[in-house]
Amino acid sequence: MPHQQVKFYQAGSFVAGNRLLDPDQRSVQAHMDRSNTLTSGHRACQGCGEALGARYALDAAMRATGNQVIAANATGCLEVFSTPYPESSWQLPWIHSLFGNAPAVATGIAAALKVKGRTDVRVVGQGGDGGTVDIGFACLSGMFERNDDVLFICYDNEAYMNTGVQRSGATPPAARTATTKPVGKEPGNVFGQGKNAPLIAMAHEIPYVATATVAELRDLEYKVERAMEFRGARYLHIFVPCPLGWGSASHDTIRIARLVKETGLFPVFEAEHGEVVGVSKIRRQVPVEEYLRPQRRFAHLFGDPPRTDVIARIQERADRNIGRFGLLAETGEGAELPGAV
Ligand SMILES: Cc1ncc(C[n+]2csc(CCOP(=O)(O)OP(=O)(O)O)c2C)c(N)n1
Ligand code: SF4
Ligand SMILES: [Mg+2]
Repeated sequence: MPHQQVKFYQAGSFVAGNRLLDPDQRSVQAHMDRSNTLTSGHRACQGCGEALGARYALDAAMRATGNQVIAANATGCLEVFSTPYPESSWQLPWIHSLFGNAPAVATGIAAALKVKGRTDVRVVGQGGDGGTVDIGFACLSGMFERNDDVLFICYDNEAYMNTGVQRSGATPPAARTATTKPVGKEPGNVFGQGKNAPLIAMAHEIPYVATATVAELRDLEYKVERAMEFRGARYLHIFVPCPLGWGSASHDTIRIARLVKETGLFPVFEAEHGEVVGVSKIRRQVPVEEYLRPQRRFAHLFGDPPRTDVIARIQERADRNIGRFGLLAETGEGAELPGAV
């Protein structure tokens, strides 16, 4: 679906832009008939990026498919806060898998639908970064290499939040978690470990891979809708701040998600069949310090004396992404969102 670019967002929201767009180009959430797949009453913390991302992603998937979606959900915060048995906030067919097998359960559902000839019903698998990047990774890679007809969504809050903020393979260097204490010469999570799930997904050359953040919700909706245009395996990796685990203010969730992109630390892009086809440009690169400071998980970098050496290493990572993905806007005119018309 063509993606209307809105250039004049003042506070980072697209609310004003929505009003000025044709009705059929407004965001899914702007529609009265949105499906509210993750409805009110769930128990996520205030400012939870995962709850926001899941609501937008699933509502967009529902709109793209005429409300024909089945979701398989790994164990993790998203499952626990939404579905304390016998209650549930989900308003779609939804199944709770194990922590490590959501991609396999999603594959099974897709296979059953194929046998039944139900090409109209689409499957979404979803989980946190631990469920996706760590324990579920073998199932996910299998789902990719078989090109199973599933969109898998990873909500990346960069640690195992549900069980008390333990490090995952998506935890960034220097971050303090319950298992990476801010002590010693290399405080927090060490450099040189972890994995880049979107790039690994791309290496499988599956039809569609994209990244998004909860700061650019129209872009997130667009990527879900675009993913639904493909058959076969698709992967969407969404950056979702976690106020509890990161020690950030709940009202800063969107700001932090915007800063991670504007620093270059989290490249926002989309790829088809293993090739990058679009990147969300940065108008002005923000120093990583601005992103790190509002989060207590990085507080040990700003003590007395501050760890400027560690901050410089994080800056190097951001700069590398800027060069690698060509993230800086050349004209300075504005960010180019993937698929913009
Ligand atoms: C085999 C197995 N090991 C450990 C657990 C405990 N467990 C449940 S959720 C979770 C962490 C989830 O982390 P993540 O996938 O990142 O989701 P988040 O809670 O951060 O959204 C763990 C360790 C489990 N349910 N099953
Ligand atoms: S701990 Fe983090 S991911 Fe879990 S509900 Fe709270 S804010 Fe969301
Ligand atoms: Mg997590």
